[in-house]
Parts: sequence; C-alpha cells; structure tokens
Amino acid sequence: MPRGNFITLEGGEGAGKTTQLSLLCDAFAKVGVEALATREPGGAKGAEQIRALLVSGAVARWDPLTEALLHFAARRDHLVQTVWPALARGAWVVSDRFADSTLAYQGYGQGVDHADLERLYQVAVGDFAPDLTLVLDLPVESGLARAKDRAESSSRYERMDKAMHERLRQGFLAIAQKQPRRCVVIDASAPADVVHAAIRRAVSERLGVALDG
Ligand code: T5A
Repeated sequence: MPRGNFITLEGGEGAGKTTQLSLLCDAFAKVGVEALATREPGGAKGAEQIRALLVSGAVARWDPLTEALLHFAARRDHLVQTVWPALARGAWVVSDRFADSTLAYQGYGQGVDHADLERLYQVAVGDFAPDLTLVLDLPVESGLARAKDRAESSSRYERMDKAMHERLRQGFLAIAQKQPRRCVVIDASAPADVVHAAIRRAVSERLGVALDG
C-alpha cells in the first residue's frame, strides 16, 4: 500500500493554522482522501500530557533546551502512536505544527543552538520529514491580536515578549527560504477563505491532488 502524504502547517501565534487545518481536511474529505487532523505538541495520549506542561504556567518555567527536549519527547510519541501508523495504512496526515516550530521557537526565538536541534531531530525523528509544509505568515501584532480575541486564557507562549515573536517569524521565513522544495509561504493576513484558496493551490501544485473550490 502506498504511504500517505504528511502535510504540516506552521506559523506564529494566531496565524490561522487551526482554522486552515479544518478547512483543508474538509476539502480532502470532499474528494475522497482520508486525512487525519492532528497537532503538536500533542496528537497522542502521552504527547497531550507533555503539552499541558508546555503551554501553561510561568513563562520562564523551562530553560530553552529543556523545552526543546520536551517538544521532541512529545513529537516522538506523536509519530509512533499516531502519524506513522496512519501514513502506513495509506491515510494522509495534516498536523498543526511539527519540527519547524521547535527550530523557530526554541532555536530562532529562544536561542537554542541550531546544530543541537538538528541532532535531536535525527535521534527522535530520523530521516522522516513532511512532504509539504505550509508556512502561514502575518505580522506579529495581528497574530497576537487574533489569538487574544479567541483565547479564554492566553497560553504561556502568547505571553512571551514581542521581540521573541518577531525572531520566530523571521525564523519561519528563513526555514522556508532554505527548503523551498518542502515549504510554501502563505500570506495569512488575508480573509480565511482567501488563505484557504492559496493553500488548495499549493497542495494541488506540490502533491498533485485537485481540491474543489
Ligand atoms: N511550540 C510548539 C513550540 O514552542 N515548539 C514546538 O516545537 C511546538 C510544536 C502551542 C504552542 O507551542 C509552541 C508554539 C505555540 O505557542 P498551538 O496550540 O498551535 O501551539 O498555539 P497557537 O499557535 O497559539 O495556536 P492558535 O490557535 O492561537 O493559533 P492558530 O491555530 O494559528 O490560529 P486559529 O486558527 O486558532 O485562529 C486564531 C483566531 O483568529 C481567527 C480565528 O477565528 C480565531 O479566532 N482567524 C482569522 N481572523 C481573520 N482572518 C483570518 N484569515 C483568520 N484565520 C483565523
């Protein structure tokens, strides 16, 4: 059986990943593609427990390397329990965040050495990588305002300082520039239906599946 495709949605706070993930999975369902929606940190029982440790509490509760280790522990559990079994049975998997978030947040944002993060990736993930990564880009202020409007209580990450959010935005753009075969940058400042149309085009062009408008 052919392996399914693995698509990741990346970007800063409030970029619209969750909204777009839902629209994309609906579009897949309409054309008969089984697509599993999942997220990081989380997406498996143990990984969700680790997520609770990461998104709540004081901003400075973890040093950045500890935080990166927790994200990779959650990621390994997510891959083993959820992502790899789904891909192996031929389903497609769409994940709200994956390893680019660790490089952007803990690397570009919080200063963990990029080579250390690459080594952790090799240990926890190996040669596996997304088939397509959609980087949702918009100004930091707009994303934080959207996240604030939506959230009942702000997550630990939303409370980090604005300079950190600017660094990670530039980090995502740098990642996309370095890996143009895997990554497509999407202007996420447009209305949700316009962003969705851009995502459908990118999926069609890169992965060869035509999605209805
Ligand atoms: N993290 C994660 C790391 O530091 N390292 C890692 O390795 C990983 C994997 C949790 C946190 O973990 C950190 C980063 C994160 O801070 P998360 O749950 O994905 O990750 O957190 P957020 O990115 O904060 O998720 P949000 O739900 O806030 O943002 P989304 O999913 O990007 O945005 P969404 O779709 O929920 O939309 C936010 C609001 O905007 C509206 C929506 O209706 C909603 O109200 N909206 C729009 N409004 C106008 N125009 C549009 N186009 C809109 N699209 C959505």
